[in-house]
Amino acid sequence: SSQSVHLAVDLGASSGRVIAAGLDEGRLWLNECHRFENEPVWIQDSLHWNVHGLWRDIVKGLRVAADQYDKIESVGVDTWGVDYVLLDASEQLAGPVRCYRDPRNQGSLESGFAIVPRDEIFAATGLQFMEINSLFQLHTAVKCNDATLGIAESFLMMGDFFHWLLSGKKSIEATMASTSQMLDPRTKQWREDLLTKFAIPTKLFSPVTQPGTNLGNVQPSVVAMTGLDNVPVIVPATHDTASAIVSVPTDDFAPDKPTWCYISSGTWSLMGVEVAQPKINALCAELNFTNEGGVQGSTRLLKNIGGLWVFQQIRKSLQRRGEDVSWDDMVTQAKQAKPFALLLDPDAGEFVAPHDMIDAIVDYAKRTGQAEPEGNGTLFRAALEGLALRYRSCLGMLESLVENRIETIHIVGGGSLNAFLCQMTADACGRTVVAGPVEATAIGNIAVQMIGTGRLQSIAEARKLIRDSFDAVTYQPQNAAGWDEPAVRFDALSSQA
Ligand code: ADP
Ligand code: LRH
Repeated sequence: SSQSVHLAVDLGASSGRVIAAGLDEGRLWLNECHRFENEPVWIQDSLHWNVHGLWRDIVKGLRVAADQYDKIESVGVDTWGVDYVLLDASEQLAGPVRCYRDPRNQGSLESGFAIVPRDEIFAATGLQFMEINSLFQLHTAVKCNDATLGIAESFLMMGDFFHWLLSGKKSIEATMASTSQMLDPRTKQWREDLLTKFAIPTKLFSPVTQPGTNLGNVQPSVVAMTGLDNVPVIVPATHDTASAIVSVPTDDFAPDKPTWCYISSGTWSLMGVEVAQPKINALCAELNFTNEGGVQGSTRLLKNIGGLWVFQQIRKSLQRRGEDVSWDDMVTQAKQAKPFALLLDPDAGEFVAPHDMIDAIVDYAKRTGQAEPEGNGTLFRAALEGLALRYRSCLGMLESLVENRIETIHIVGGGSLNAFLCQMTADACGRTVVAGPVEATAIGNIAVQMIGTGRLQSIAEARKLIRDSFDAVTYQPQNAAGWDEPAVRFDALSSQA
């Protein structure tokens, strides 16, 4: 077709897609060229990403797009956060690409704090503490004498890695780098002092680049494989969550007194607000909220919540047992199950990387003195109710951090399609929920490419375009009081501030 499009490569922790987007009479339209699974692979006792398979699927998607559209304005990649690749002196992968769920990261916070105290790391980086953060993954590599580090010459985060494969240019994009816990959120520079204390080689890191940067055209090897020619690689907000937040369909910019929050709902739920400046204070440290970098200088003050991961992995467990259920089936059975039969903390340690999620839930029920779940519906319902309960406590923390009442919760991403979860979120939180767009991440990726190529001028203009282009669904709270008693029990059970 003669339409002109931008291409978003969007890699979530559970699936990837290549999406073409164009403008038609003031509206943005999307066309999914290719969608594929993304699943980490167990290699003995460790968990790796199949980056070769991902690259093959990206190439396939780009080929489909090149066949379909005459004019491709630009391409950009966003991915999940915190993970990285190391390249050696011959520009080859220095070792396997580890998944943040790799069990070797267990215990890395404690051993890390023995080297640099928690308060000092927080003051330097403003990030919430999670074993998965790149800083702690690299600390683990040092601790294990991982030979990869000895031969590594450069560090790239996942989006940067695919941009390098596309363009031949190495860059480290700012929003992604802000998830590493190695960057100063005020200066946006690497904290070399911190790296040195952890014996992480500082020579691996090059200066960060801003979203919107043009890396030049796709390189000849990509032209040969895909047929894309003369197509610039424009770096979006490569962190998927940063891209997703660009797509929140609001016209309200009040970064000092936010009245809305977002939940970017996929494998993880990232719940937070957009603010003008990082909040690096004692309350933020106590509540373990993070200050990640957003586009155009904003800060994403948010908390990681263990998301739909448990729900996804229950489905995988059932598939392994020969039972195939769709998301719709799961939601319907959840709705029919008895409320609050099992209270499940999405952030409990046993859910991080179990070989079988249903077994892990049964163990969890035993450990927490609850009845063993009866029937699949109870499992499905518990995974969703646990999220709504976690959102409720997180909302209270957010309001205390921003010292304002949050009126509206925007849910974007795959979870916005789960009407039952959206309604429970409205009920548990006692707030209006606005759900959509579902492909927020890819849309935000495209919007920043459009800003980079001058088709859009600002995030405000992008959000207006997104409001005009995609319908959102509103849920009003119905039964807030019914959540009070389970919320008390849940807070007593749950592990995280
Ligand atoms: P990620 O980017 O982390 O891979 P996504 O944003 O793609 O995640 O969201 C995936 C999740 O969206 C799935 O785990 C599933 O729970 C939910 N989802 C996707 N489609 C539907 C649907 N039709 N109904 C209900 N939930 C859905
Ligand atoms: C969501 C996400 C999140 C990170 C996690 C590793 O996809 O990028 O923001 O913390 O993955």
